[in-house]
Amino acid sequence: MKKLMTLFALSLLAFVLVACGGGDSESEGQNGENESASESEGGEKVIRAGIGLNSEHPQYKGLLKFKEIVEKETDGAIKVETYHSGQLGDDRTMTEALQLGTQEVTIPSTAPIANFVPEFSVFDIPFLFPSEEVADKVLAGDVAQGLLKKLEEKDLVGLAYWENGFRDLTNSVRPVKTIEDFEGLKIRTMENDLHLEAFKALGANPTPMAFTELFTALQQGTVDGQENPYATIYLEKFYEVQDYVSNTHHVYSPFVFLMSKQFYDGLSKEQQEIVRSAAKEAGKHQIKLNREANAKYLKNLQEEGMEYSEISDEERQKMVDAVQPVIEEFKSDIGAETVDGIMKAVEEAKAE
Ligand code: TK8
Repeated sequence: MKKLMTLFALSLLAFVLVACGGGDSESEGQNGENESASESEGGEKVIRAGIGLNSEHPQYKGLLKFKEIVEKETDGAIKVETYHSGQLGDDRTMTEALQLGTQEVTIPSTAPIANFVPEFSVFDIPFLFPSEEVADKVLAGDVAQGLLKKLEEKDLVGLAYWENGFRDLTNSVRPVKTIEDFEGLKIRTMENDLHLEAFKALGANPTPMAFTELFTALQQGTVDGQENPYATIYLEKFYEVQDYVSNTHHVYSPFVFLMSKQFYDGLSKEQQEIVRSAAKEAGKHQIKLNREANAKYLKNLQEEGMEYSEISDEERQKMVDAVQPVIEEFKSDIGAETVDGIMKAVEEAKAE
């Protein structure tokens, strides 16, 4: 009996030790090693970089380019672990993780960033940018670059603007060709009040929702539709749960390459320069791939059975007119100086 009790106690001890070892809260490196928070056993610094889009998307290809540059330029002194498809959470959760120092990089759209720095809502002004060329010039300008600086007050470092792109509407109720067609559509929007009010002004019934919940919400009919660039609509397979697509092009969404300020401040001056230039270089690569993707995937969406509706200039003007009161309403929330500054930069870029 005594032997049996000893055997039982030893087995129980072994079980407890294994259970504790398996519940290690440290992140798993891509090669399966356990990495401690932003510092590995070998003393390398570790960047845990997470995005919401899947590994097919140009945003992830851009992240892999960032990884390649940083690991090469630092001779492996900084390692980059890449995560996609919301593996580390939704945009807001990952941004908060950067503030806490439990994650080092994420690349959300500017819309959710507005919950941390309200001025970023300026990029959610509908129909602000008439083209990618104007967007490039404005985002490289003083006002947009100055907004990146503001992120530091929120324990975030904005290293570069990347591109999500012009957003287009999909839904499963009806073709949307006119402003009247928006009437009553339950549209998921990003978690941004300006987006929400703009879709109400168009006659829709909008619901803010994290991107990680969107496909299921479309599949279950919780919402009728959503709006994203064609690359996202195609690569996230929204054509499986959406019947109609329209070229509303109602907002141009930048991404911002965000780094935890806690982590950034812990880097040497040389390493800070490396991650900053890598984010910019990888951004150029991502934007090139993104434009190629957005240019070609509308055709793929039609081949997958989606019905495409072209929005005429006349109908688009009606939409521009309908959202003007919302822009006026939000001008003070965003900051008149920022709105006027970006609007001026748009006019100057158009005139070049
Ligand atoms: C992905 C999102 C997405 C955005 C949205 O994490 O939420 O619809 O356009 O790209 O950031």
